[in-house]
Amino acid sequence: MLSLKEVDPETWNLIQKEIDRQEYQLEMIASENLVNLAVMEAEGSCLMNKYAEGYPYARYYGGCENVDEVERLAIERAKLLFGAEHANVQPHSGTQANMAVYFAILNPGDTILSMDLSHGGHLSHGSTVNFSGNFYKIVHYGVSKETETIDYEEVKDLALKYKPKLIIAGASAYPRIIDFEIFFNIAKEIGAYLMVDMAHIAGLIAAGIHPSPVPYADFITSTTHKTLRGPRGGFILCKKEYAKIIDKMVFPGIQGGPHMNIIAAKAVCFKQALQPEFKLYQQQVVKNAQVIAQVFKLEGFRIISGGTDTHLVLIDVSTNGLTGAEAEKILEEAGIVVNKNTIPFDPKPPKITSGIRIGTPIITTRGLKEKEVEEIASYMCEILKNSQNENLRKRIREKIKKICEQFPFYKK
Ligand code: DSN
Repeated sequence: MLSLKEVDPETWNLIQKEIDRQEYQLEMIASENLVNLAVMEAEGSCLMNKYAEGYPYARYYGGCENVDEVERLAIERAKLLFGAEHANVQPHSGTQANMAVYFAILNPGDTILSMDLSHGGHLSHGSTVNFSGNFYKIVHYGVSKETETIDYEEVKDLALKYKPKLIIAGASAYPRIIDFEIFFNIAKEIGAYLMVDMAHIAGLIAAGIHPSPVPYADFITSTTHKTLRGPRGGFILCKKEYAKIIDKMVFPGIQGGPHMNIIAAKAVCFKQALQPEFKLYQQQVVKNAQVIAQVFKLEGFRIISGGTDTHLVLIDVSTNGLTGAEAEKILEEAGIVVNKNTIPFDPKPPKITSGIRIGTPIITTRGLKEKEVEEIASYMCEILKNSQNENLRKRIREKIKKICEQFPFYKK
């Protein structure tokens, strides 16, 4: 058994560089997190060698006695964590989880009502550049121009007008609590299915900080790697009555062999999310995001929806004469990594944008609290307000590096 360094020094080197990048920069991308050694051990384990098409105790391969138990653990823990009747932990990603639900209940050409991507929705909720936008008739709701929060009246009006077979609640860049009960009542009124894509806020929901969709949604899809802080992957929760159609659609419908190493890492992630510390972590994630919103507001920036209840803040940088792409670039030069993001009613295209999305899952995993976050947010504002000042970025880069050294992750 030779090590990676011995077998493939080029790849090993790139990984060392990425460890340094993650260690000495502040990654503030809302959809990312840092997994701990336990999750990495499970993900990098010998379980990756095992084919296990099928489900626990009903496989198409021999030798599944250990992976059966691993998948059973992951399923039981997912159900316990979210209080769900059924869980499928095999989807390779959030988009595949969504695809499984669509294929299980819709026919091509059926209507889906979902949130507009440019208002915070997700690519797989019906964007024209995604399979979902090609297979189905898509009607989008968005946020209200005044409050920049979901316009539930519009959701209802569109639902009554277009009678979608499926309504989707859930978003990628929405900083506020989503009222799943309102969605449920609208879906019920027109006899539509309700699917909640909780990928971004799964950790907050698991910790009881964001209301749970479980009492309301027919189907819940998610990833495990965002606020939930697990491996890259997806899962589906649903009512018992849908268990069979969902399982059948995930395998053999749209996937082959499940990735048993990832399923083991999901089991570890769910176990960690069941611990009391996880709630404290998620509370701090939200507090840190609220500090960022507050500092930017005091510095005169326009915060989409005026603030945040979650792990992310969406900021309009156009009032400072910047595009989202420019803001992303200059912040990165100072060691702070965010992503450009469209804001509701954005006149600029997705590769340019008027906004940036800032997330706190990673910095909170590293142990940063209000005091440090306030300092970092002030640096960010300073950089954005002085976008021509390269020296300032260099000076702040050094300060960011020091903060990273004070809150190590890999180099503890
Ligand atoms: N692309 C992810 C995000 O950044 O929100 C969602 O899949």
